[in-house]
Amino acid sequence: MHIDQTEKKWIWVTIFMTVIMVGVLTAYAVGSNIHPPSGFEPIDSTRLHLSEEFAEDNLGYKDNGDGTGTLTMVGARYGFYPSTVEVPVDTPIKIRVASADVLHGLHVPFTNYTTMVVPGYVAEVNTTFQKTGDYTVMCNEYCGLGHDHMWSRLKVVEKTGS
Ligand SMILES: [Cu+2]
Repeated sequence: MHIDQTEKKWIWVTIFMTVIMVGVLTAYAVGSNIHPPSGFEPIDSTRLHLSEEFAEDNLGYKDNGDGTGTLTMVGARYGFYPSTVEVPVDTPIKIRVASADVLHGLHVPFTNYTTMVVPGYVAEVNTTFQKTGDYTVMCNEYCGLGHDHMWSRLKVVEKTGS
């Protein structure tokens, strides 16, 4: 098979560029300690209300008693539940979210609290809110006709009792 000299040259240029790009991405990911979430936790989205953790009465913020907290939420067309949540400022919080139906995205502007909520899995984010105030929790994955109205409130308040 005959390959033209110019074509051969450009094949090598392409291979060289690919190696450089993969190298840069790998170095950046390793250097910045970026990695995909470790482990995954399956959950039956159709039976969330029967699970202990994601039952309606158990949603919301809980103090773990060791200076940290856990926030449990459910995303369902078209809202996040509970619709208003209060969490303390400067406290490491583990946020656990499950979807009751389709794919949702959970995003709080001006914080690092953002995650995809894939039905069938528990999404977990660890964060510490640095500033008090009212934040909007919104869905950033198109999930249906009511997607535009899918949001809830997050109030970051001063710590109490410590
Ligand atoms: Cu949505």
